[in-house]
Amino acid sequence: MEKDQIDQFWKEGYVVVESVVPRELIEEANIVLKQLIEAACKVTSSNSIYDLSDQHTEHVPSVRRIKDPHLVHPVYDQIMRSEAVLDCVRALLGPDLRMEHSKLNIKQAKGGEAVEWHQDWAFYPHSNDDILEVGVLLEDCDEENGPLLMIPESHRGPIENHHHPEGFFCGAIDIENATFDAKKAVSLTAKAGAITMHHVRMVHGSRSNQSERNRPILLIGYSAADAWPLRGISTIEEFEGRMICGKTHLPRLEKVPVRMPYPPAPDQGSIFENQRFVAGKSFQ
Ligand SMILES: O=C(O)CCC(=O)C(=O)O
Repeated sequence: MEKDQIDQFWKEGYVVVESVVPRELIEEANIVLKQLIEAACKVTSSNSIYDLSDQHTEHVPSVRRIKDPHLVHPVYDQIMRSEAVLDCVRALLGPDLRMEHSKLNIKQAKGGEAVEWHQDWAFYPHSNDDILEVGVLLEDCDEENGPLLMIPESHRGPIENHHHPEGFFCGAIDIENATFDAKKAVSLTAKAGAITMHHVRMVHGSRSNQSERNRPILLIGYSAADAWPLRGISTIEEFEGRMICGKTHLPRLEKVPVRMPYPPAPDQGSIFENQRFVAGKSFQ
């Protein structure tokens, strides 16, 4: 990564880096994704691999997300651990990295759903905020197929309210009560093989996809190894098993704004399920 890209990330909260993941890996990732979507016709409701949309039928599979793709097929694990991607992440977070999660959002052609404005930090606050999300573009992404939208510099602003007026977490910001200006949104468009990177406190979202093309993005959360989740860990073995490179650390505590994502949404699940309950939708 160039110095001006590093500077842009810390100033604006996001950056796009072109031509990071080699074409052969992207092609393989797309072949596997096609097979996974075809196989979804045997599945009738969301499970540990598939997040299905309400329109899903056995004849017309409608998959919103592949959950934990790095566990579903080695090609996604390979991308997650590739030196090309890790070099970019290390340039921003340092040498010691843990994987926070992976997911593959498809935003399918002709109706892939919008994602309401939110900050990832609201879902998983940590002891410090040296955490970012990489989006690997598996297909070209332009204004037509629902690119990620970022509110520049919002990572240095407040943590917005992601709770419903009735008090439960809904993982989305009611635009009527937001402190940012949605008109300032910037679209992250680029060719397949590029990566987007955004800070864990960035306000972001995306429109629905009305185009003829899917918009698959492999999203991988990486954290500095000294950022420990405030929601706790399941076991120390699982936690340390998510180390990607470098060495583990004790938690580093920073003065960061936190509101815990509790009580959970009535339909607690993926972001799509959580966000059903937002009081004011931004993207219709
Ligand atoms: O897929 C998208 O457009 C946005 C995804 C996102 O922000 C998320 O899953 O947290």
